[in-house]
Amino acid sequence: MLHPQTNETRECVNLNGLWKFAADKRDEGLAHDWGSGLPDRGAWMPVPASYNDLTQDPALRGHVGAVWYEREAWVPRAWRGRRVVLRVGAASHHATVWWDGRKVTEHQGGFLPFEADLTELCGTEGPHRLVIRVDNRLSWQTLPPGVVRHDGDFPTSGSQPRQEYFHDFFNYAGIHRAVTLYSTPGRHIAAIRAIPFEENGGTGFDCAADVAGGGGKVKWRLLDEEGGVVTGMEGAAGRMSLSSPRRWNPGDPYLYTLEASLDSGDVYRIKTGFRIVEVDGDRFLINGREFYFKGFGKHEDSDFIGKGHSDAVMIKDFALLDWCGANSFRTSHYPYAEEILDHADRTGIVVIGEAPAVGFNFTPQHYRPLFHEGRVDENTRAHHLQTIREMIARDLHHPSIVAWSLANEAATQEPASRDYFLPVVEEARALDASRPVTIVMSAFPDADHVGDLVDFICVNRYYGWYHDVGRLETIRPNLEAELRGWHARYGKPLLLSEYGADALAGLHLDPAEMFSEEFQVEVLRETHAVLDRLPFIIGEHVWNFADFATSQGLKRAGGNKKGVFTRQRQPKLAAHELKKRWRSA
Ligand code: GCB
Repeated sequence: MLHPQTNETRECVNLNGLWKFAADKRDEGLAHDWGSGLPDRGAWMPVPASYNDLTQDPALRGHVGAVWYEREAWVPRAWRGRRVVLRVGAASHHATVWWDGRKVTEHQGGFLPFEADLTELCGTEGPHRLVIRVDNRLSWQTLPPGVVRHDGDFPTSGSQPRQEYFHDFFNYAGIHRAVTLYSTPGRHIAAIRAIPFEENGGTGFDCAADVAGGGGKVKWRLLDEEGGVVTGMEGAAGRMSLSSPRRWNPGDPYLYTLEASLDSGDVYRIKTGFRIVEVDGDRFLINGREFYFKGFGKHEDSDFIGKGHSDAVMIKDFALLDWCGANSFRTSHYPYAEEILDHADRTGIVVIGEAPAVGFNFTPQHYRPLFHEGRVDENTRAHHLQTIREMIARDLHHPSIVAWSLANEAATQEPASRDYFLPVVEEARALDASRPVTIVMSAFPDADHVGDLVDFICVNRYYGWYHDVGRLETIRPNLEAELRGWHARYGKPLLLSEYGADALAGLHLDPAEMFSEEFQVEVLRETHAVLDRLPFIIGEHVWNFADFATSQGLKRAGGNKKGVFTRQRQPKLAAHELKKRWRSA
């Protein structure tokens, strides 16, 4: 799905801002036809943002169910006779959209965009009434999964529904990314794929466009950063040669503009880069050069707006990545806003793109095993596959993305995980043969059932924290033995995709003890001593970039504090430690 763009044939109207808002506390909105208009309760909510932290109402913060947004929209007179589309960047997790009281689309999945074609419904310029219902309930058929429960520990504690989920970040909800109305010509470019190739000395891009609304000849031009045309071709799909391409490299990005135009008038441009990614023996290569991942697992998470996208937060985060010398991050645990990927492309930061398959482990005892009929089963997988299709279609052209992570910490110690993941891995490979795939492991190497399916192994491990609690001296022997175990079993390169410790900013304890800034630094040091010794390690991603919100729990004091930056993006000692290590390398 193409990102909305304004150019000589397309135009956008930005629908961000304040919308009328109602929490559907009695789940009555559908029955009372709120799709035709919300009851007038005078509440307002900004878009994009999570709604949870924006009021003083505890019931809204913990609301389980639907909320409704409404605003007016005008269709410019100049758009008459053109195709008109509504696009929502992301709404968590299930969205239903009404335009002038008519239901126009619905979408499952909180981290990817969806559209509604409104062309037939724009007879007048307006005002049109746009209503979006967003339901945050998670089930075994959603990613991430969850269970809505009505019971509590005691018979009297169960009156309100409670969303149980198995992942470690707060279930923020709302319209999290931009809402845009845009126009295109009737005959238009619906999708573009561009994958760099390098074969028998030839280089260029494999390009393909989907044309909708009737046939039409597609013309392609590739422009360099100065706007000069460097190559081109004709046809809906084909191989566009480009000799001696200027390469997109980590830390040294170069972006071409790929322009597709239809003889009927539509034009669409993407920024893309030429770079080749390979896993070769124990090495991860970008443009034939060994790449070592230095960086973080992150979250889309900040004060007030929760998971809402903010360009300001994004710019600050990239400034901090640069400050400490990080070269990469994983979009743990879901596809991030396209603006973030565009900025990674621009700044030369390397990204592992992750599907929202998280919370596939650590389910309560009464739910075990996880890969089981009625829990994570073929229905979940159908949605997982659909999500991977949407994610790869959206993100294929980003040179910053060098690999796909198809799940985080799945229970791959269960034999049934293999049958579950085989088609998921095959689907990702079929859609994009140009990038390695991985699954992020939490099982131990002897017990795992999927490592042979992927190109490189990612492991999350917390020795000294969750294992051998507080015992820094156990990190070196245990981590080294385990990492060697993975390598012995699969012979594949390995990224330590999570390690770290919670640190309460300002808590200093010497000798270092848990939750102090000193202890967090010691965990990093002990871990790095192991990583520096093992030749098959391709990188280190600390958990986490910044402190982030989680659901309440005995292990979480105001959220997860494993950030090396606070949630307000101030460095803890650990950030200085990483800066020393990564900037000197
Ligand atoms: C993990 C998960 C991550 C958690 C982290 C933790 O292994 O992948 O989502 O936040 O551990 O801090 O427990």
